Amino acid sequence: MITKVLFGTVYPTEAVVVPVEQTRELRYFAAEKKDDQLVFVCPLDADEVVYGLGETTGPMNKRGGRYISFNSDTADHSDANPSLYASHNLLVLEKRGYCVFFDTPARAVFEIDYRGSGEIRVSCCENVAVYQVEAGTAYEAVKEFLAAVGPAYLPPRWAFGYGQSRYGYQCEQDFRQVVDGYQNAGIPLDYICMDIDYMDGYRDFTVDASKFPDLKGFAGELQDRGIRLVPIVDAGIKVDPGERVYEEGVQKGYFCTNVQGGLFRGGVWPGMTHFPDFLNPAARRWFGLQYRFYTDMGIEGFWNDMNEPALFYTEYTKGPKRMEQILNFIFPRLRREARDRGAIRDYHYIFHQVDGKRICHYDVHNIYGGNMIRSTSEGLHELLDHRYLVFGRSSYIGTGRYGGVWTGDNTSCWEHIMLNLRHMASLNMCGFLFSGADTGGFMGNCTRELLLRWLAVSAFTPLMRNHSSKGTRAQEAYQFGDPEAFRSIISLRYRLLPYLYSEYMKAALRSDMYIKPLAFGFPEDEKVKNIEDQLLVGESIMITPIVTKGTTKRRVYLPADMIMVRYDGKDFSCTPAGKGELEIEVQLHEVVFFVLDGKLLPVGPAVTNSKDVTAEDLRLLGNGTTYEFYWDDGLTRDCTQNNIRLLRK
Ligand code: MIG
Repeated sequence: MITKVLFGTVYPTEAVVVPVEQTRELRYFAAEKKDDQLVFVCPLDADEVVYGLGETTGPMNKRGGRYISFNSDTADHSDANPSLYASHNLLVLEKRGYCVFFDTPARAVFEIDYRGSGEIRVSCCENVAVYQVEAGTAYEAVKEFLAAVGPAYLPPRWAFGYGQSRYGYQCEQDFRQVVDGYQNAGIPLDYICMDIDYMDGYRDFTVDASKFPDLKGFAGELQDRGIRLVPIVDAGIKVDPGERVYEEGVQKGYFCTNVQGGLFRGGVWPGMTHFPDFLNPAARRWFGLQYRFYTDMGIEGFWNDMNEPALFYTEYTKGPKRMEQILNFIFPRLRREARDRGAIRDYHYIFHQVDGKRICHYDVHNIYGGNMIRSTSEGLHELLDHRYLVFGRSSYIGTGRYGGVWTGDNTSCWEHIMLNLRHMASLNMCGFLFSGADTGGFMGNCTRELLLRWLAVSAFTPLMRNHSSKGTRAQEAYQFGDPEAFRSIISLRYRLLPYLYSEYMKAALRSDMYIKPLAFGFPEDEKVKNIEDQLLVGESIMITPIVTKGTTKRRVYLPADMIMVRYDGKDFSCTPAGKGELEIEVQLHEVVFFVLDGKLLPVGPAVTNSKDVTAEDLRLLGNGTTYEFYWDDGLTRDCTQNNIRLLRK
């Protein structure tokens, strides 16, 4: 059962969407007041595993770490960094079948047996709603939590195809080259992302006509070849007198304000920008409807960036020291936070208007980005009569109802394949089903081996997108010589697509997770609780990817009898595997995974585009007898369990 305990005046973050009974008692945590903060303390047993926190650094089992919920634009994804782009304040105490969500839009610090203290310590502001669920198992508790958070976002089927992206693609010719590169190599592709260079001076809702003289025509030309364009939209609107979106936002009072009551100005890509007040429902709707600019051109997929919001500089941090001293005097809290990094000080100088009240951005910082994704999604919902693709960078629990997330600026390194796996499990616990990492790594130079192994992981994540930064080695799958191995791994994705899509849709409709840690499937097995390099994908598959360099072998733990499936680019071969430990060998062009005992896995024929994936010609791997198969036209909003039918072996 889910209950809540309220402390202080709680800000309505809208993370939880069902009525929840209020109680006075926290099940396992004691609350103490310390200065103007509340500290929640829970002693842990020596062997207890703590999952949760969604998109954070560090292992899936959070024990030993310190994490700060404070949405940050940061490319340091090492364990040394306590904050990434999102705040997902959920902890799962696995053994107790208990999960707890600290619902506050303000900064919060999570110490999980930090430095061996033997306890969880959560410090946050005095205004917080604490939601708790207790059930038979951790998995049951999380499912009940997901039901309270509301149904997950439903992307169109083409969004489950493979996408290519790169910061640096400039003009039509660059995009044509990518399509040619993939199609000549016979490697499947569904969409290409447009990064900020498509815009006119980095202004949202504009196109640089010298690079794209007829974007509508160009989008149509690519769509005839089966490829969709997915442009980026950033949070800030350029301060640009005379420009329509800017003028409208100013005139209607839809931008955030500053200390003096004027409009806040922050330096981002376009130069000085105003930040739309995404906490104001009218501003949210106004921004969302601007997407008509793209939908009129037949464009129906978007990614939202810089929505922490990212801030390069401000007049305060750049301007005279005296201004900063005055502001520090007005806001004594700044002195305490002075140790914090980067833009944090600036966030004290931004204000929102919520229900007629002026609210300091710092106090609600963590829900800003998610409300941009919500604005985008609700706008597209109004503009279109079918499903669309939206994913963004900064989010809060609840954002998973509106769109997906990608995990930001990772690096082309082996550790970040592991981080990708951990994120998938943790994000799913927090209701972010449609998620994925920059496959191959954003920063740094990717190698052939790294990209192949990474693709073999992304082949199972809902968002499968290869993205890299300007100035790094070309990372498209056809840029590494002999394309055969890439064709093999990416075609596996398309052969699994009927299953992956079906599992995603069922999970979303049933408030379930799409990717789970092994402990959620095998709660009785102590050995699986700290396994982070194997995951359950849907009800039938366990993945066991190779995540280290220079090897074709790894050890795998099977908590139960399973069937080993090897895909070599041509066919699937199935071998029964007993439970226990096993060494597998996987060549670079292969993927090895397992089908659970008593389950079925539908696989389709090899195709090069999601529009050719059908419910016909499915083969059923595995030793189960029936499979619940969800299928629809891939675009309809009429997604219900009526679309499920039983496949029998
Ligand atoms: O300041 O738009 O995470 O994916 O390519 C960097 C350029 C801005 C950060 C995103 C990245 C994107 C890049 N953006």
